[in-house]
Amino acid sequence: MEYTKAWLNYRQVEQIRFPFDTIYVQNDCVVAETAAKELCLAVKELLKIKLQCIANIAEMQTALQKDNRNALFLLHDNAAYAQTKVPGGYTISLQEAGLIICGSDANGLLYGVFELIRLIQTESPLLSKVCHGKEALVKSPSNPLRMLNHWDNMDGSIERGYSGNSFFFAKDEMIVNERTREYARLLASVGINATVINNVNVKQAATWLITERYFNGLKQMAAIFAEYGVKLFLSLNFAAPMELGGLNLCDPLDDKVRAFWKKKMQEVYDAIPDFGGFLVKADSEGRPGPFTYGRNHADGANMLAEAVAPYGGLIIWRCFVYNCTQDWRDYKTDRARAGYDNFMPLDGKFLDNVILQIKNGPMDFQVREAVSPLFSGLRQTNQMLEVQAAQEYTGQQKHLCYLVPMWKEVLQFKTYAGGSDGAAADTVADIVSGRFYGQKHCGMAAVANTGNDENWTGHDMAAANFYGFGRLAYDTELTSEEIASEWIRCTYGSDTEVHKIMLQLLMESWPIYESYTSPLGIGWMVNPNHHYGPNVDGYEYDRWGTYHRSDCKGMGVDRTMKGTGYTMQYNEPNASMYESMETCPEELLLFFHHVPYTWKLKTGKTLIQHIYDSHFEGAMKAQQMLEQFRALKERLEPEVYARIYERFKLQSDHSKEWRDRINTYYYRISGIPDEKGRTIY
Ligand code: GCV
Repeated sequence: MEYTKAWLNYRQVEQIRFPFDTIYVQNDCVVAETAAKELCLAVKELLKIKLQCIANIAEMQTALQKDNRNALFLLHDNAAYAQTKVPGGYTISLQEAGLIICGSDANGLLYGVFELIRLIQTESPLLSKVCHGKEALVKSPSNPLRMLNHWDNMDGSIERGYSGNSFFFAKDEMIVNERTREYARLLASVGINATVINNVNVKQAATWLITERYFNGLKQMAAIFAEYGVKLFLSLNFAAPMELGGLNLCDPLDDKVRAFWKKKMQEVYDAIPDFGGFLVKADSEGRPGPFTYGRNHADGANMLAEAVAPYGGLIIWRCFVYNCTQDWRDYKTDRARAGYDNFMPLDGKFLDNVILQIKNGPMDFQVREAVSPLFSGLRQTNQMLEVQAAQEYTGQQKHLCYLVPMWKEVLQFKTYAGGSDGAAADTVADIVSGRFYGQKHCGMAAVANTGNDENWTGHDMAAANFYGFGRLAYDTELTSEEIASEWIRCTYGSDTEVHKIMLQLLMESWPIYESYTSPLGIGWMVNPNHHYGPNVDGYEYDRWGTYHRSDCKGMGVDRTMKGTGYTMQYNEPNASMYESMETCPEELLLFFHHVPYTWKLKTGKTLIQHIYDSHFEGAMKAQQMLEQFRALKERLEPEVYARIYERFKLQSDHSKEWRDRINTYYYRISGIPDEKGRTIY
């Protein structure tokens, strides 16, 4: 299948003065070789300059002593030129000998090269400053682990995949080909350094990934990823001792089970020595786990962690553990509480090579949720933030929803873990980067939004979420606009009109999607199972713990002390802020409170009027997005224009379905008419 180069689509750039003709590379490892290859390729395609590449270390040493401004040096682990020691960091500076890109390690060098390429692609004014020695660029990644989680199944399907089938698996076999390399390039170009290729729901053939049957394929794939500094991880089946090992239990404290895992890990690491480790979903949505044996999650995670420790492996253990067989009549059990209730008592009990992976919200990747209180609570446990680039609840890559602004809000959320006076730097970003508690194993993961569609992400513009996740995980200080703007320039070139319109579309897309689907933090009004499209009561009388509790007087879930008590899982002053309807941020009002339809919001509007207005305005804006996009007809390649246009058209039509279903439901249940007399059915 054909595929695009996404943001590595190098178009010729006219206006750049690039004074270098030779590169010297410290090619003592495969990643440094990749860095040189990538730079030569980019410069050839972007600037039509053929660089002479000298890969001889002795010659490089000599050249470094000369005054030769036309040379470019690619170095790593060299204290003389690196101004950062953080793994994955780089320094780009002009010296007598020429321009030096020096990585604190080989990955850092590769990221420095991709930074230089990006400066050329975006025709950044910074490029000339750096090339002429007016400025040095020094960058260190904010997060040690910057990871993708693919939910790809061995039959080629992708759970919550909206971009075609898997490019890792088909018919229970692995796929390793040129696209594997192209994928690794995309990852490295935005600083992603780890990937889990299979679904966290590990079933059937996927259980066998840790056996001889797949070692060859995994080895080949790991080798390609290694060229780009990306570590291969797998999801594993906690019940493998039973399904593969013939045991009749998978109790983490059982000696036979522990022996099974030790032997298994030895086999895996013998076959793939630089294998990263495992991601585990246990006791969650029907997956096996330690609860069956009366054990806890620390018992489960530590058993695996011990088995991978001799090889430097990591166990990434998911906190998405809740009761999915709840009775909807039960107003006390609250899915939002579950992560904290299950994992807080275990704080400090996990081994050092275990990381708890926590979804951004306590429910499940809704359009807007409160930030998981686990980030505020856990103090002695490695933590990682999990976001979802796959747009399961945010339009499934049919609707445009640029998610970087949401992720930034999560990262900037102040946990008050360092005290209620707010003096400490204790945002989620501070915690998952390891800055706050000094943790080494931590970072960010995104559920990937890719597939084997030609454009990788179904909606061409959903690639901004893929790109954006990597850039943000590498540098959490970048703004959403900066990231969007880079992505547009790299993907579509320098046309200022394209840039202006696409930037506006991206930046407005999350609030617009929210307004016609799920304002004020209510969430969950989707069709069961596939989660696309409106269905107000789709989950209301079901077992999943996902309710809106609407009645004839009001709507929203009471999570205050009088309700489920969830607000108390936060540190002060957050707990009190959420507890009161007056101080609760309005965008989360219905997440925390059951609110009367007649309640006055800060705008002076009643809740019910806000619901009507939000859905009418949202649908109108979705229509306007389509019209705005039309202006780009002559400016984009016809097939690109046609693909994106078709999505905006669908979004515009479908937003009306959302508007009418939800407004009708609330008009009928409340009996309160729209003040503006618009059509509600
Ligand atoms: C991979 C949600 C999704 C599931 C997903 C699960 C998870 O419930 O709907 O498809 O399973 O989250 O994150 O494990």
